[in-house]
Amino acid sequence: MSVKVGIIMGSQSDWTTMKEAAEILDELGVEYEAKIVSAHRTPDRLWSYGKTAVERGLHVIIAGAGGAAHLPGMMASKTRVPVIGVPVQTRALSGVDSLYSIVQMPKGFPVATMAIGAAGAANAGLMAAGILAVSDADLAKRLDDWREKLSASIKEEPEDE
Ligand code: RP5
Repeated sequence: MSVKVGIIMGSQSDWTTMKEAAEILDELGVEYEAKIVSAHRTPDRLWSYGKTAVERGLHVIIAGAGGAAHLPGMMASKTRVPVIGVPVQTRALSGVDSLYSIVQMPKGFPVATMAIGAAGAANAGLMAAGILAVSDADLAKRLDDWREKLSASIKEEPEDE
């Protein structure tokens, strides 16, 4: 069976953040591929990834980029496969630049934009799993269990640290 989740990122330097999505998918037993696809440095790679996404059987694409973060939006304009955008935290502007670049899509080409940085990447993994779980009962059970375990780990009262 083909891989249903594609994790793409603008640079090797984004992997530290995007690994958070990969780790969640690992925990939930969801297969994925991870690729460097830069809107600016490898535009042809972006084009061919978007053009072949449907025929290759991708169901969801997680796209992370920082700064002038055009990758998620350009990918959303090239394929109808749902794109989840992750704004990578930048040094110059703390990722607000990435967030604004990803979240302000024009009507017609949506990107489901997550929070800036590691939490956003982890949530992108969970969002992708949630999308696949709609038509995969086994995965739905694993995701429900994962969520219950997280809830159970939260103490009722705070403690001194
Ligand atoms: C973006 O520029 C990438 O997504 C990355 O977040 C940022 C910096 O890239 P590098 O200069 O570290 O390769 O395209």
